[in-house]
Amino acid sequence: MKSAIKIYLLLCAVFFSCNSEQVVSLDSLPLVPYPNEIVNQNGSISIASLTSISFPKMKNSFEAEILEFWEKELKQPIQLSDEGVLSFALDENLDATESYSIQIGKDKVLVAAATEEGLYRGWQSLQQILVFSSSMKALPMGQIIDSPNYAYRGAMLDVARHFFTLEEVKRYVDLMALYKFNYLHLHLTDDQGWRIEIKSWPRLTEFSSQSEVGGTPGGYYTQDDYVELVQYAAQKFITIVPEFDVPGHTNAALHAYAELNCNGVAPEVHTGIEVGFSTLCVDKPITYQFVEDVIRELASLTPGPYIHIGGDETQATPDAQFMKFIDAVIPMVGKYNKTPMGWFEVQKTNYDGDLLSQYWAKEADKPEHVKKGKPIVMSPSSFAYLDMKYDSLSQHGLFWAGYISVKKAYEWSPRKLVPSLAPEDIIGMETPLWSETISDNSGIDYLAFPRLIGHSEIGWSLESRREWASYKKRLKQQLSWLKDKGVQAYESPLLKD
Ligand code: TNX
Repeated sequence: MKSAIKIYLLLCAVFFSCNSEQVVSLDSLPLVPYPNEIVNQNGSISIASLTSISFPKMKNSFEAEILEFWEKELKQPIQLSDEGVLSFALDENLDATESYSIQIGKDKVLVAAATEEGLYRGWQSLQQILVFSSSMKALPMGQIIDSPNYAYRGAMLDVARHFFTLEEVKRYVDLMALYKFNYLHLHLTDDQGWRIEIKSWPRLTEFSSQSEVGGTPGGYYTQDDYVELVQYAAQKFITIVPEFDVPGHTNAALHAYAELNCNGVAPEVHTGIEVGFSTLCVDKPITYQFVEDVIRELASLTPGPYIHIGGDETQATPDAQFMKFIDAVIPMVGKYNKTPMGWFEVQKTNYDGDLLSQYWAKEADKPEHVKKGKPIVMSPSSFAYLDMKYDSLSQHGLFWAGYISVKKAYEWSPRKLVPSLAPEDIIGMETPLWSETISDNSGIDYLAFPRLIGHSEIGWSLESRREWASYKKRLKQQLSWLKDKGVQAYESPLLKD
């Protein structure tokens, strides 16, 4: 008898599906970003029983992504069907944003949302549930009801200081999508290089795309490359925000076109990392022709709502000149049916139309010119900048905004961090990765992971759900999943115990 029990227990340990007790509850899975509401139920459904799947008719189908997950990660077959054991369903009665619900029942799993985007966010949660339940071979029964805390949840990649190939950027998009980000801001131009083909100004890429920080070879995206990326990201419900930074950060443009300089002389290529020394010539009409042409071409390639015109660190442009410039340039974006976005210095403008500004100062700064009633995306440099070192031992990164440990990056609130800003103006957050000190995937991985994961939870999850001790436990498991995917994250001593 005793040995029969032993054999039973052994079999249970091996197969883990003899009864539901071995299956941990839904709310104890290490989900990131953590959902708003999880209701546990007793019981489980075996992963092996998920053999059929149904989808609604969708404009932007992500069926292929799910089928690939079944094939490559679960390594089991699944059939498309009209009434799948797993079904994705559009339900107009649900909240019409990115909200979704998941119901895991005894013999069915249902993901529902009002929009395709909501279904996709729900799929990301379900994917994590499958990954973190796979050793139990069964999913715990229960329900998730979830929606984002902020409408704008972005990451920025600086492809100007060092160039990143289309494949490298797509990989970043893949990783962002796992964590429900919805905007990728590309910093496409800076002193060191111009990275996007502009057909009406061909010398930009002919003369100024091959340089980068440190003198290594750069590169650029053709307009076809850019469109390919926009479409790739759209499949994952990520909108590209293109930035061309003016009037400062323009040495690459000034190098390519001498006529954009006040003295008519093109400067040398810049491969250092100093900032604030370059400016377009504000008093020349050709400057506005140039800026409008770039806006027009970028707008025609960009289905998303925003064109980012930079506007930061304009020490080389005297204040009155800066005002003249941005007052002229910001309305040009609206002319091409896009909303202007800029670093928060652009709020100095007299323009009163739609304008989204991005706050990058340290939390202690009190920007006088930031007007109430205008939307803001929070990227406070001392919490959100992925290019700051973790600590004094970091292999990559800068230090001017201070060290940002994995814990510090996680523990801040976009709405509360800067008391002088009105919480209702804050529509989201963005986590910028400047690339002065990195040039490839391993550099991206080191600086972005794990901090980008914590930022995803800041953007998505309710503040009342965020807590370092719980996050830390979940993060460790997320990192082992990412390691299997080849992500070489920074190994923080804070995650050792
Ligand atoms: C500040 S803050 C910048 C970038 C640099 C970055 C390096 C802001 C909008 N601009 O030009 O790359 O610091 O950390």
